[in-house]
Amino acid sequence: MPTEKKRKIIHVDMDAFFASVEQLDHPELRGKPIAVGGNSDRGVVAAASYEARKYGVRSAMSSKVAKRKCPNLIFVKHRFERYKEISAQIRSIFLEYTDLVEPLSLDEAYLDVTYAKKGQPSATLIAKEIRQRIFEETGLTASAGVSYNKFLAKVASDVNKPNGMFVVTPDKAQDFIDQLEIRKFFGIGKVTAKKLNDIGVCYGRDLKMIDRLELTRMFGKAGNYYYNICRGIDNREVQPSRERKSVGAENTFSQDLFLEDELKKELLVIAGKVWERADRSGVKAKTVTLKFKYADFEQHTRSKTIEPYINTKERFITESLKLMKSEGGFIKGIRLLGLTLSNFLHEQEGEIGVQLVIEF
Ligand code: DCP
Ligand code: CA
Ligand code: CA
Repeated sequence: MPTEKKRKIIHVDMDAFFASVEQLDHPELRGKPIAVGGNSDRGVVAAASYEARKYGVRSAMSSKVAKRKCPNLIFVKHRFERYKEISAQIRSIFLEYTDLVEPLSLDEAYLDVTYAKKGQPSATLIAKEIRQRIFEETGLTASAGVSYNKFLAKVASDVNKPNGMFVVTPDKAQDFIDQLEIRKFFGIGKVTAKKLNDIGVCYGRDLKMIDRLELTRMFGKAGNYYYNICRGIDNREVQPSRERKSVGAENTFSQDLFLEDELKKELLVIAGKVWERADRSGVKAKTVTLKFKYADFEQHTRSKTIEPYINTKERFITESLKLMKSEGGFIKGIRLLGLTLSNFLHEQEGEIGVQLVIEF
C-alpha cells in the first residue's frame, strides 16, 4: 500500500452540539424542537436540535425564518462557558489516545491514530471507544469518520450522523468519492458547488473528468486541492494545536490621532476585540501590553503585569487606559494602537482547564 494510504485518521464531531448541551442540562427541553440563539427578529440560530431540524430549522438561519418554519420552536440562550468546558472534556479523552489532535472548532477534531498511545491497531475500534467514552463522560453523542486522510475522515463523519460512524477503507475510497455529491465535499463552499453544478459537475466522478489545468484556471490554488481530493489524495498532516502565547489586536488609523479622547475611543474598540478573543480561547492572562506607533513610525510598548491574572474586562480596560495615560503627550500623532494579552495562567497554577486555542 502506498504510504499515504497507511495513515489512520479519525474525525470526531459532536451532534447538534450547543443544542444537545442545552437539552442535557435542561431535561425539560429533551425531545423538543429547540434553537440556541436569540428570539428577536434580528436573532440568528446558532444550533438547532434534531427535533427542530425536521421542520427545516438550520444553523445560521434567521430566527424569524426559523419561527415561521417551526412555530413551536423554543429559543435558548447560548452558554459559551459550558460549551468550552465540554470541549475541554472531549479533548482530554482524545489526548489519551494520541498527541496528534487538531481541533477544528469547539465540537470537532482530527486525530491521527496511526501510532495510538494504547497500541490499539484498529482505528475503527478506537473511534468506537472514543464515542462511547464521550457519551459516558459527558452524556452527549458524537459521530465519527475513519479513513486514511483528513478529507475522507471529515466527510465520513457526516455519513451516519447523528450518533453514528462510517469507515472509508483505502480500497473503497474511490467508489465512495465517485458517488459523493459535490455539495458534501469538505472545502468546496456553496458558491463553488453551485458553479460546478451549473456546468454539470454534481458528483465526485464528474469532478474527476476535469483536468488539473482547467481546475486551477477556474478556481486558482483551490483547484489543485479539488483535483487531489476527488482522487482520494490529501496529504495534509494532523497538526496538534500549539499553545498560543498571546492574544491581540491592533488598528492603523486612516489619519493620525492626536487627541486623548479619540485615542481612548479607539482603544476601547480594540480592547473589546482582544477581550472577546481571549475569552473565546478560554485563556487567562497576567500581562497587558499597549503598543503605539507614532506618525514618524517610532514605536513604543508599555506593559503591566497583574497577579494572579486580569480577571475582568473592566480591569483590562482600566489597565489599558492607565498605560495610555502613562505614555503622555501625543504631539507627534499616533498612527497605530495595539493591545495584547499574554503571560497566560498555566494549568498547574489551577483555575484553567485544557487550553483551547481555537477561534470560534
Ligand atoms: N455554530 C454556530 N453558528 C453556525 C454554525 C455552528 O454558532 N453558523 C455552533 C453551534 C453548533 C456548533 O457550532 O452547535 C457546532 O457546529 P456544527 O456545524 O458541528 O453543527 P452542530 O454540532 O450543531 O450539528 P451537527 O450534528 O450537524 O454536527
Ligand atoms: Ca457538530
Ligand atoms: Ca462541527
